[in-house]
Amino acid sequence: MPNTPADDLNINAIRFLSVDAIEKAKSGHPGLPLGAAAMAYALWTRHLKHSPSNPHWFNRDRFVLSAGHGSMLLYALLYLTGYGLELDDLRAFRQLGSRTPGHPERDLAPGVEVTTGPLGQGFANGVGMAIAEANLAARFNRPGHTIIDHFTYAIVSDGDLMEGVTQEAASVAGHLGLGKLIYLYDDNHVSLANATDVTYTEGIEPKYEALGWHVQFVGHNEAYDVGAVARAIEAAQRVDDRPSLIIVRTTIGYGSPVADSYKSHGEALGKENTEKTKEALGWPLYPPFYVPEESLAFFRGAVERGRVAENAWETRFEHYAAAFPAEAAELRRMIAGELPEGLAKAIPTFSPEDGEIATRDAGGKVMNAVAALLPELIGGSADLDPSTKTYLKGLGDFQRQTRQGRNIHWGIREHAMGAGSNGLAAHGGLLPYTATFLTFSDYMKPAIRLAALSKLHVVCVFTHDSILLGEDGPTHQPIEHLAALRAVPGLTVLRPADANETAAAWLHALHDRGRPTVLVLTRQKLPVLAGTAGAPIERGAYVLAEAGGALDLILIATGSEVSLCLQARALLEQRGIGTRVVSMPSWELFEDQEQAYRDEVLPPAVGARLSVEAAATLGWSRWVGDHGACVGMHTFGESAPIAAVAEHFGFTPVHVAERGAALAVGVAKR
Ligand SMILES: Cc1ncc(C[n+]2csc(CCOP(=O)(O)OP(=O)(O)O)c2C)c(N)n1
Ligand SMILES: [Mg+2]
Repeated sequence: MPNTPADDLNINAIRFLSVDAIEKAKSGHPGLPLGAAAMAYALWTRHLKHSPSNPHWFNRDRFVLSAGHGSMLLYALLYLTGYGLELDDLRAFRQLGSRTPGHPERDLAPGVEVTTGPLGQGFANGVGMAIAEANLAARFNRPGHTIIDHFTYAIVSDGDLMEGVTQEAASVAGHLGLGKLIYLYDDNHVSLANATDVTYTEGIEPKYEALGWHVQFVGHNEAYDVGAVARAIEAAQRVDDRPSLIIVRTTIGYGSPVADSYKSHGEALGKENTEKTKEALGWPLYPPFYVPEESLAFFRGAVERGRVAENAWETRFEHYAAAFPAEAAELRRMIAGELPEGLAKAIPTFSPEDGEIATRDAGGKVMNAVAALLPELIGGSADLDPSTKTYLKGLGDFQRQTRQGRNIHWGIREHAMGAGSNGLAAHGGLLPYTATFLTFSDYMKPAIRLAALSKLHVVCVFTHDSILLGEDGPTHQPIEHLAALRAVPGLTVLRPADANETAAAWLHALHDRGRPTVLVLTRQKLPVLAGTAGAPIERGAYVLAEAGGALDLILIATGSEVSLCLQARALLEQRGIGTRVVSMPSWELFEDQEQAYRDEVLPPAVGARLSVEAAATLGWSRWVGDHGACVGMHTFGESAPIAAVAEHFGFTPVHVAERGAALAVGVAKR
């Protein structure tokens, strides 16, 4: 059945709110909203289960606009369906301080589930959301009590499908058979600079089928037929053992003089073409931001329907809570993101007598000590858990047949692990962790950046954290990675010095809900240091060993170089150089301290400060000051046994002591 006139009117309301907002901003991407409004309309009005008056309703369907450049499509839908985004917000599109920035940002406008714009990330976020749904459903639903039950939808574009992160995420989703994942592909054969015949000619249907997806094709003639798209979504919903891709053969810039051309992708149509488009689609030229009353009334029906659905769910939840009070209380707590009591007590304390232990091993012990108390903790590595020590023992694997498992096997897919874990965190109810080698943080960096930008609670474990991993050599030896991660705003990087600092770092990461935390751990064994148990790790830096007499020199170190500095200190003290060792597991946490505390740890009067970190020295000048110096890395590493690597690059007590002594003498002479 063709569209009703009302359908066409409503679709045009979405289109022209988008066009007018982009026109007013003189900036934006009209091509996608014009081309994809009809399929979005089919999804949002025929299928999407949501409650605009409560965008956080837990059992809502999740919707991701992966092609974030089409943000006005989403903003128009959020306004029309009554999320509390107002016309004035649309008028302020892309302006300073507005709720409608160029690309959708999580939690800025109500109803924006994830921050999208870097193509491919949203695709992979949705996979994480679908994992979250499947996991929570398996663990908390009971016969006759279906509490967790929703779809994850996305609109994805050519650019999304071309990106590398998408290949990984699509492969994971297919392997896991995520049946409640349904993606609408805006197959318009055009991207930013060209038609896609110059870039993208693979067979998408066979490719996704081979990846284990259920694929449907809605051709040119039906792409704007709401019923046809809605039927395809229905068919996708019925396929519960595979994710679904619905390829909709749309026209970018539909109805405009620049339709079917990259010229409609990324700039405002301009006055003349806006008018021509309105004429072509039968829309009044004035006023801008016009929405017919009957359209608005129709869309706003979502508010009441959403309330009804939400109330029905609340009632179901009450019945569930009556039958399964413990499960219900646990789930409520997890949804609220509140940590259970007693975590700190569960975390082990280590003592020097325990012998040497790598911080990766300490991390694994801590995770396993808290995992039983912390049902929200879920995650995995990129095929490295024997090395990263991050497997949650006895808690099962998340697989097709075992959805309750809490170990996710991402395979060798770091990009999908990063972005998928962001999706898990954005879904809510779960606290995801990731794990791989620090050098491969580069493969996760786009997702880490987005986690920080969107304040997602994800814990990223990175082991094999320096050249001191030894034989694997320069490809595996991180150099610039710490500097790069520390440069990300809103990210906490913690490089603990021993097992006790590792335990405290984990505890901090679990409690710091409003941001991602990176834990940087060693492959090699380290001594457990006197003075780290109960040390103020959360302050970012502290005095671990005080100078014997007058304070001549401060050694500032992180991670494995802290114990090295303690050995260097002994040599320096023998030479009469009073040496303090500061352990500085986190720059960011130290920056957050009041000046008085920072001055206590690094007294301004003491200019002789030597940083010791087996990594690029970029940024250390901030802490060592004008008269200080750095022992660090200025080249790539070398493949050799650890002792040889340490010797070669100067990470030995003798070398550090020499550098420290020279610095103390030089500064004293000034
Ligand atoms: C990772 C990434 N690379 C590049 C861009 C810049 N960019 C934005 S949209 C786009 C291409 C869009 O093509 P398509 O996804 O087909 O969207 P359409 O033009 O059909 O709206 C590009 C290259 C981006 N946003 N993210
Ligand atoms: Mg395109």
